[in-house]
Amino acid sequence: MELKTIVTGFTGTENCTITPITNGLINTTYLVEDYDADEKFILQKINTQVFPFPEIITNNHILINRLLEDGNYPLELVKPKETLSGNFIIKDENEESWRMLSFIEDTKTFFKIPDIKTAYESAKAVGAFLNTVNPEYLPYIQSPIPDFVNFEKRISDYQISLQSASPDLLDNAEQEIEAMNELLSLPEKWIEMEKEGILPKRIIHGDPNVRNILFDSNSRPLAVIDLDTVTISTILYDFGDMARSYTNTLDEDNGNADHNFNPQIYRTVKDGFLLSLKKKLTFEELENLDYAAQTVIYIQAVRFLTDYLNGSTYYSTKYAEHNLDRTRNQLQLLKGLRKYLRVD
Ligand code: GN1
Repeated sequence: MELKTIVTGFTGTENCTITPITNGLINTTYLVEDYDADEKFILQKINTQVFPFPEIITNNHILINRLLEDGNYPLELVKPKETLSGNFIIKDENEESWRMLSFIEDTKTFFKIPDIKTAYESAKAVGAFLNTVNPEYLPYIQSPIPDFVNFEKRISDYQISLQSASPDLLDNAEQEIEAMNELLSLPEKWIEMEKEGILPKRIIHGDPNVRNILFDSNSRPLAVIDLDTVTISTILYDFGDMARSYTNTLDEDNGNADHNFNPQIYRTVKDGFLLSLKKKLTFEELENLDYAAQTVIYIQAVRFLTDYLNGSTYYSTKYAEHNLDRTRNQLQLLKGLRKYLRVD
């Protein structure tokens, strides 16, 4: 099916332009300019290798938007657009799934946090999002990716990849594997806490990295986007992932740096995150923020390395060693954080 035919299924017009946008590592994204309605939209091909049930992510998105609309949420919402026949997904003849989202005008995104103020405002935005979508009860949110926040499974996938990787890849990644194995016990406490039910179940964003915030021209957050990974888990994951993404002074795939962790941003991210959430979080959650940041960075490094050893099939890559550079970048970030926390 041509892209224009898919757009027509949503908008009813072919009078449009369609331009690719490069942002995430998973879905394929286009900007659609509809000249009949004089409106812009986001068109996305959902990566069904990663999200096997696109309907789940649409249902979750609608539910989350409802919670945000009902709450006192200060930011704007991105809304899934219905097709002309009343669905939210179009399946093409290759069984690819497409969805359309509303477009917020005059925004920009960052690949890394530009300064302390933006770090604070962004963490505050994610904190407000999480506070609003977590009222007293948990609505029916389905997991879009099985075992997404199952760290025991992440470690076992890594160990399997060590067994099955080609000698060449194992050779290239020798140093990274060694560094990874030295910290293999780091996620144990997390896994234990989850098993014992010490950490409350909450709605989490699942991917609150800096690329998933839209900013206005003054770099103030306008919207928290990409709700595909919304699931029920521990909120420590979101804190950890935000800390991971915001404190990185380099692009996530720059593996050549000596140090890339910004401690000032780390403190700021904590302050911003806790602004609306502090009263809601339990003692165990508050006690484990520093631990969570380390563990989520570590697991991200594990994920990049596992994908490298598996032949880079999950994350989109531009060159053979791309995932290895990403792994190195995360390991360096973790080193910086652990040095700052004096746990090394
Ligand atoms: C992916 O979709 P995107 O690029 O925002 C990944 C996240 C990782 C991130 C690392 C569904 O996020 O979990 O933290 O890359 N999303 C999925 O950059 O796996």
